[in-house]
Amino acid sequence: MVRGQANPHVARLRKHIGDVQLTTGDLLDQGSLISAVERVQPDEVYNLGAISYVPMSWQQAELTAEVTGMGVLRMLEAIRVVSGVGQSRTPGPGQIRFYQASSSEMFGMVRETPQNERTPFHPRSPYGVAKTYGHYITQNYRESYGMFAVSGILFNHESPRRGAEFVTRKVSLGVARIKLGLASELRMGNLEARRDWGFAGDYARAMRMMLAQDAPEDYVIGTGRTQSVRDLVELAFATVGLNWRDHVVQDPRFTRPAEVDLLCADPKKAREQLGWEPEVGFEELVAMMVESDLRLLSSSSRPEDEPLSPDHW
Ligand code: G4F
Repeated sequence: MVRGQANPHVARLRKHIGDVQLTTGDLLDQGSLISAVERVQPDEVYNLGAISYVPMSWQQAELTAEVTGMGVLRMLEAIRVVSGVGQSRTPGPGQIRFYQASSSEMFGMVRETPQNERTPFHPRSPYGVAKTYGHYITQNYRESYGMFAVSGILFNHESPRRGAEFVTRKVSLGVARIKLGLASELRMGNLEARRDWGFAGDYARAMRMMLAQDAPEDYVIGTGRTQSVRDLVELAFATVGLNWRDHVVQDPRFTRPAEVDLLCADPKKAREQLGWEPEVGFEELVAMMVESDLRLLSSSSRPEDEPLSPDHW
């Protein structure tokens, strides 16, 4: 689903999606979602739509609440209304299955490590708060109406297609620029924060597995390993034979009003019930991203979707 008139992302998307058809709709517009569900008559709906860059959620807190939080309610309502489900009518066997992209940011200031499906939430940003609403409203529609609605609590998942504002891609692009002589330094925020980073392809596989189960349940998806931003930076520079200490500059512009210090998944339930295992490890992921950005920045014909310069983030 795409929104807006002449959305500039569509041309870029086309390169990746083959003959997948796009339809219009907007998470801010209930009617447009009802129309989209009516038009497409989907078997499954995956709601990955969000304002997903955490620092932006402090700058646009209300919009984040509307898109990332209320957008989930609107999508559930669209499915409920089109399916004719209500207090007096429960869904039939061929009902639309709904996946909500929930986030490890909901754990925020973590109460225990590693985090599992029963770990209490303590979100630390307007983004985390909005995602927590999305998680609970998904559970509530499952419990209220018997809908097949699932919340996947995904830890950070990355790939060469990651936006340049997120830390892994910022680092892989920065390393590639420095290696190619296009830049000399990389300005970073908090190097001590720890994340459980995995490969997005593995996580997309998990989403599909969740909707293929007999019963709707929520799952934590992550690798169970945690690394610091410092580890990430050190590894990425080492991949191209450089020492990060010669290039990385800490810049307070990139620190956050409230930080999530440590995330580490306990993916036991996903492993046991879904049979899900991540196939790409952290070292392979970082090498994949750095090599991809070296190729991207070395090619003479730069794509029109060249990532933003690091000054932006
Ligand atoms: O890559 P990040 O911006 O991702 P963050 O905030 O963990 O959120 C991502 O993962 C969530 C799942 O856990 C998603 F829900 C969310 O939508 C998004 O995809 O930052 C990772 C860490 C943070 O602790 C940040 O403070 O890296 C630290 N960091 C240090 N220097 C930096 C920088 N992050 C960015 N973006 N830029 C820096 O210069």
